[in-house]
Amino acid sequence: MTNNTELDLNQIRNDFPILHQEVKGKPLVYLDNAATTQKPKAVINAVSSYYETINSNVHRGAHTLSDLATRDFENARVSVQGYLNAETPEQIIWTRGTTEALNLVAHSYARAFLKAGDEIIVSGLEHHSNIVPWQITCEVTGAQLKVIPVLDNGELDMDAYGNLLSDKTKLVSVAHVSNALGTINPVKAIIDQAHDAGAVVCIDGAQAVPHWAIDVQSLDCDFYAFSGHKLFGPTGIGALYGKQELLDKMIPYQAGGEMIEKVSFSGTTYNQIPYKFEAGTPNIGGAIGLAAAVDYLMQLPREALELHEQALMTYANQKAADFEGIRLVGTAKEKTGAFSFLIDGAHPHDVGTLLDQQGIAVRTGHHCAMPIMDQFCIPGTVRASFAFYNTLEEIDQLFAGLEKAKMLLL
Ligand code: 7TS
Repeated sequence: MTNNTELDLNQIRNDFPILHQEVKGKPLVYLDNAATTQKPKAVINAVSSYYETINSNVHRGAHTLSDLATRDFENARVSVQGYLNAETPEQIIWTRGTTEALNLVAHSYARAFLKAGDEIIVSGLEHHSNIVPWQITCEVTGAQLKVIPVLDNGELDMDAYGNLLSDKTKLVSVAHVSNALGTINPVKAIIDQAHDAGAVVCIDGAQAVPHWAIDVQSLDCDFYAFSGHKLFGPTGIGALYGKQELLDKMIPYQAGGEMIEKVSFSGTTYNQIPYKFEAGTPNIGGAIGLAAAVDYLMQLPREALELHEQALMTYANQKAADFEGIRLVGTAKEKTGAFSFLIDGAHPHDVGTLLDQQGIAVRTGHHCAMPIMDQFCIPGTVRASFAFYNTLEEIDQLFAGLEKAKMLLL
């Protein structure tokens, strides 16, 4: 099967050195992009160039290198602002990733402003990072957690969502895209309905950002969280977008250097956003690497790549339709990235191990989304997850690998 788009995927794949290697004596087929994406040379070079030429601490302005590091670090914030179409760079807060961004909202907004009797809504298909911070918030504040049910095909039950909303709802936090099932959630409708009920909305964008540029202003979300490493950038860096009026009134997340305006034993005052939430020396090289990822993405033909990714999903579905003994987990109409399945009679881990022996990297298990696995009464799935640099040939290889695994296991 050849690639039928006009894209020069070979050229794009050449930007990613890691893809050109053998694993277990076979050409690597990397289909674990929902766990982490690979990094283009532009990102690797930006990080190493930062350490080779201007490594210094930021915002301490005493010397030239520190000024240069500060400039690139703050320019990186502007790049991310552009990718999310945020109103101002100050609304981009650096975090370690999605998990920390969601914990920041839970700590600095929800714990500070919610009280007993209030309600938080999440969905049944969330990653644990978008469940546990809210459970802790509920324990601390006495608020209650409500869960949007998930239909058998992996779509959210939007009628049930409408019924859950009330004047008690203070916060709704849902994934833009499910990491376990690939479902693209109707976040615009979720946000609008939550706002009608007077609630604030936080979107976990971890699995959406690699597939298209986000527009937080047209979504009108109150918070948007994502991880750099799933956006072709380094690990250990991510960001939280927030609406300014909310960020301004929120309490600091961690305390220490950088987040203060003035410290004295008679009273300490806090810095402005975003620094109020950025205690301690930040991940400067990571932020610069993430900006390089964003800049790299912006010069790619994103629309054509999005179509290509849709073609990968369609092709995987077609191959599955002809494959005996496969059960797809998550068959929502709108999907991207994750293609989850089970092979009848085989444990997902065994399938994963046999694929690995053929150089094919997938993830197996519950994907940190145990509630949705429980709902489907399964311990986990095999998950192939696609990025724009994957090819139709690699999907052929996945299914050839599955045939082999089936022969060995059954
Ligand atoms: N939210 C979603 C939807 C995710 O997919 C993940 C990571 C997170 C939050 C947490 O992101 P982190 O960067 O802070 O760890 N998901 C996965 C995955 O599906 N496989 O490995 C990590």
